[in-house]
Amino acid sequence: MTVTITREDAVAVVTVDNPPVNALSQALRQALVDAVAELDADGTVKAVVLICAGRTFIAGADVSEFGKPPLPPHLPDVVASIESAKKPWVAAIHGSALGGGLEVALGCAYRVAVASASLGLPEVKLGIIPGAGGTVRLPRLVGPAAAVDLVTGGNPVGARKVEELGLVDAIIEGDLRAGAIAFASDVAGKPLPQPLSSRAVPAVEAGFWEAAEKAEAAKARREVAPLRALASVRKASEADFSTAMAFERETFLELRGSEQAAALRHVFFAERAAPRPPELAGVTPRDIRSAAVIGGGTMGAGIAAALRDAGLPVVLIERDQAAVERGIANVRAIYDGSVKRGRMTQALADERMAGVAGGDDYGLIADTDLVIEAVFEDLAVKRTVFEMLSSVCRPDAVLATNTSYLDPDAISRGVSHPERFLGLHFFSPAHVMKLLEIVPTETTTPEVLATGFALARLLAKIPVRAGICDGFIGNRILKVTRAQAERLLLSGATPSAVDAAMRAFGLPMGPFEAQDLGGLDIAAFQRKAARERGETPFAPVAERLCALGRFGQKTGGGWHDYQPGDRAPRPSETVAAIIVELAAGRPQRAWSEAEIADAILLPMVNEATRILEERVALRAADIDLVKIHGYGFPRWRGGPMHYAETRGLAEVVAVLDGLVADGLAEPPCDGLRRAAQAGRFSVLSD
Ligand code: 3H9
Repeated sequence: MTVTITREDAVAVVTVDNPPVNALSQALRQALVDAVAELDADGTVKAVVLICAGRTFIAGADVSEFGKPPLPPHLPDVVASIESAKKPWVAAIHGSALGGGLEVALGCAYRVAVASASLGLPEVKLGIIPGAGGTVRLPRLVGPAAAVDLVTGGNPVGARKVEELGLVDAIIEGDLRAGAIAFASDVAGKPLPQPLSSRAVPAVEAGFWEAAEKAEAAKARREVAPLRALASVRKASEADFSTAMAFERETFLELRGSEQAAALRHVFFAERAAPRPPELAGVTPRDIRSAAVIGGGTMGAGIAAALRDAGLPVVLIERDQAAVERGIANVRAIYDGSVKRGRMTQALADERMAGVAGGDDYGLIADTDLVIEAVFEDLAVKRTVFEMLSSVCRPDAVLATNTSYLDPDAISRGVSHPERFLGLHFFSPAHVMKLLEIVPTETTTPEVLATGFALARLLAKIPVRAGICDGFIGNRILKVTRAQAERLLLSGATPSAVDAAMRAFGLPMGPFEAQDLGGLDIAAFQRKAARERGETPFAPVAERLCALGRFGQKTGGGWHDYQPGDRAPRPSETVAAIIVELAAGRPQRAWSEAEIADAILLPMVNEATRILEERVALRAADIDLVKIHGYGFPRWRGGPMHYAETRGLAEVVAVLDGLVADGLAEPPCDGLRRAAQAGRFSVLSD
């Protein structure tokens, strides 16, 4: 870490250089306090520019220090010392001024930024609230309403937008350093502006806080930080500065040590580690500048949109002209939807569509860098596609299958240059869902695997490497979720109770509502394929529902009943009668919400541990990312593996043993018992 001070006439330039993101480590905090003292004492200095080297302005406190006791100087004191400096400090912002970085900028007398910069207080995303005056100074500068949005939402906002709020004093066109020095020379002779700490918070309308609290409580569900952040902004507008600062700090320190914050930090680091797996360090991916998708159904169209959104030109191949037109229409429908929801301008949607070419002639993709197959889940159909691709594509073109439950090794048999083949498992809708399971075959080379990871980065997706097995990581665990949910029904729980318990745990939907939404037919189809392979999938109730044509919302009923035009699930007498019939002779018991959640989640953890043992997943954190980004597992729980570790693996085993004794779960696997002894999953992947 370095902080250097240079002088341009009467302006001192303080440059922070603390790669990668100029996080506020203890050494940097100390250096900033020292810089204030030095420059205050220097009579030749009339103004100060605070600027950062590298990719960004200060991106916040150093999150890796959060597990440890805070060391002085504490950030609130650093900000206070900048705010009380005798010369005006001008924060010169590029990249991101986030969290503690924005708080430092709020301590400065002025803020200038390049137009591409973004500013924000993302602390709630880490399960905490700002801890150095963010909730107290921001409402004094931009008013309580804008402060509430910034603090409770946690999303960074572009410089132009925050300039309108008054958070940025000027946008610098051209060179930031030169522009900021010019700005600083300009203000050097003027009286110092009133520090934010001594300004008043603008008044709000009657009922403002109550309405904000209600809205936030509805949104946050069981996440703690957003409501606590709101309370802190409210305190700032109702109490004096120092009382509000003490309130903010106390809340910050309390939340910093909370389970939710630990879980969100775990996800933060897991997400950042995911694109760069250590086993691919030093491997150079192939260049991907053009892409093609084979198959224009829902999945293919979504993948095409994801590729277009990343700036790649896309060719969509279908088997005949009519299918090409349907495929293109599917992509257009995605962009029309974005325009309708105000997420995209018509001009941008047109530009995205202009980059999609369609055709039924494979010759169109003779020179394409990457081809993703997304046709019907049938081995013979897929093999025919890859036969065509083998003959027309460049030998170094990367060929990928988006299969979700066929064996990529089997699909790849016969592909020419099989080292360039891999599975890329997108989740529907593919242009929205962040997860990408990357599945190497026996023949995939590290270079091609690395290309899968590079593609994920380009598409802004979270990549997770998955080995080949039925369902890869995510769907294999999902099968256990569903089997457990059915076991519960046969032992006394109702579909509504199971759904309610899982929502109470933090999932957006229960397992039965989710199946009703997606359709029961897909899983039925997969079970049929499994039976053909000689397996015996457990889904007695689902089989009966499918036999009755109860495929979910689209048929007016599945696990629940639905009224036309209404997505609200209602208990179904038909389903209840089937359950009674199938449960005959089995022991029945009462289930609490917590017991239901355990009976579903802990067997999922057991299966996930097997997945780790078999090296289908390389790290427990990867499994957490799969469930969070592909299946709605609550982020603030940290994912199933983090949840299990927090709960205590010995307890997890004990609860599972109890379920096994009642015939309600598979026994804990050896890996889980070993991990329980060590208290962590990493013993299985070390
Ligand atoms: C806070 O400030 C609390 C205060 O209110 C209270 C204080 C009292 N700390 O994302 P990238 C690492 S809370 C430590 O790939 P990009 C990251 O792990 C904080 N490390 O880069 C990675 O390491 P590695 C509020 C951090 O260019 C490397 O930097 N701030 C931190 O795509 C590159 O990261 C935030 O929540 C950190 N704060 O995006 C900001 N941030 O190379 C979080 C990053 O070893 N950060 N690292 O794998 C971001 O949003 C992005 O990193 C940013 C750059 C947009 C800045």
